[in-house]
Amino acid sequence: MKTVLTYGTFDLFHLGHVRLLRRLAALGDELIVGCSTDEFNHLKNKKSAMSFEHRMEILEACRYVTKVIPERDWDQKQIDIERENVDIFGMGDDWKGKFDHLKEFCEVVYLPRTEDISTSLLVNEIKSLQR
Ligand code: C2G
Repeated sequence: MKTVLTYGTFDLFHLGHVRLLRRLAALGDELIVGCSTDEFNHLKNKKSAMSFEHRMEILEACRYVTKVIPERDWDQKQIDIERENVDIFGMGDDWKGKFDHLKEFCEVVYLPRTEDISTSLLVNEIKSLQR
């Protein structure tokens, strides 16, 4: 049983998120997603349109996701990797190199981001629809 782990805010769940989760899920038998809590988003200086509970529920409904856990701080990854017996930790490549220290505990992969889509782009597009 090969377990894959990733983290993120996943606000306004979109194609970039789906394509990342699909590719990560294909690397193993189960995919665990750490969903950033609203408090951790604040630490990341990131606002999200959707609450933690809302973002969690959407992730849990995604066919590629086995389990969703809360992401509360920067330092929980090693603990999560050990508790969940994670084999592969993966993120989009905007994070390339940032989590290489976790190579001590599991394989670390960075996958190409999906171009031309992001939560902030979506927000701007929605705003322009309202003009
Ligand atoms: N992503 C992607 N393509 C996009 C947009 C996002 O592949 N067009 C990926 C990101 O690289 C990330 C994941 O989707 O791996 C979630 O993106 P965010 O919700 O923006 O997460 P982020 O704020 O980067 O938080 O501890 C890690 C952090 O919690 C990551």
